[in-house]
Amino acid sequence: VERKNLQNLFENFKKHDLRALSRLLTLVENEDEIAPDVLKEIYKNSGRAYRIGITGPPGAGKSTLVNALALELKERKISIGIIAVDPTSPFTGGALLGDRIRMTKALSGTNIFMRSMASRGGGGGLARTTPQAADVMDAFGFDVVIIETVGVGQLELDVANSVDSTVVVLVPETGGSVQAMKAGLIEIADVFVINKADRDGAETLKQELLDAMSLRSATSENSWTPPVIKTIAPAAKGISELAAKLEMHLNFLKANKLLARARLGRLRKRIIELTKLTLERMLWENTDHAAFLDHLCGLCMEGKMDPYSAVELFLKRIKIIKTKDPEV
Ligand SMILES: Nc1nc2c(ncn2[C@@H]2O[C@H](COP(=O)(O)OP(=O)(O)OP(=O)(O)O)[C@@H](O)[C@H]2O)c(=O)[nH]1
Ligand SMILES: [Mg+2]
Repeated sequence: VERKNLQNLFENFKKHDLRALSRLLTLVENEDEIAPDVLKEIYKNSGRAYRIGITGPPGAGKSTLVNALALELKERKISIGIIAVDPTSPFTGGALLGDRIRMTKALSGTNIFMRSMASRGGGGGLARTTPQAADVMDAFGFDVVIIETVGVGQLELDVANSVDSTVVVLVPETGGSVQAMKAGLIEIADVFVINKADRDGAETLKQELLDAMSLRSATSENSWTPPVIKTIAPAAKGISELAAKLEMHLNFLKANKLLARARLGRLRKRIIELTKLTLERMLWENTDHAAFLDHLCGLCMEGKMDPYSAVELFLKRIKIIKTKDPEV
């Protein structure tokens, strides 16, 4: 896509053309040169969607659950965009491809929009551009944007940091709650789902989680205690309860002004992150800067300068933005 075609793409995007949505998502996901133009354009229309993260161990039934939840919300006339983040690891690649096909099949014939993204590097969590992709879906006008990721290690913290509500999906098996605590899932969950409740041990796991939670709420000022819901995703059992609890959580966030506060925090992080990235790019890509950096390094090597003074000189030297400041 060239810049001159972008305007056309935006026109179609505004007319709710799914192909235009797909194209813009691709530009953003690939971190195309014109991705910042896309994100600038769509930003003003974003910030309306309710963002839900669904995370949990591999094979817990997240996709099946997202599927069922999407259909449930659709019944309630709520439009949904889904982002499924797939680990690119060769070990799970095959299973995930099957997963994707299963999901697409289940959703075909509905107007629920689903998009897969590869999580580049790492075994799970978010792709670097997932929050931006969510912005694009948000601006497109979906009421709800769901992000599904495999929760492994620390990576699911990414999810919690970029959505309004986090659903942690566990399955009944021995030590499930202990694992959840170890992985820090107790900290990030707003709603717990025990999926595969058709299997033994669901009630035990539920009790363990409730016990763990009672400890948490005793020390936390946060007055929301994550509910624990048992589901059987393929049979859509427990799904309407899940939808109801999510609605309750959203209302809780709104009533306590937590929604705005969390979004402000995310915005601040995003701006700092982008500033860092921009600076880094300038350092590596601008040959004048690179030459000056080499010069400073030389001085430091010769003992004529220290790295701290070099930073000061360097910051003085680089003209970060050359245009006049806009009024803000
Ligand atoms: N018995 C039972 N099986 C289920 C349930 N939910 C999902 N499954 C099955 O579990 C398998 C994995 O389901 P997925 O929805 O792909 O799980 P996932 O968490 O998305 O998997 P990854 O994305 O690969 O981590 C599938 O074969 C599902 O049919 C359930 O409630 N009960
Ligand atoms: Mg899945």
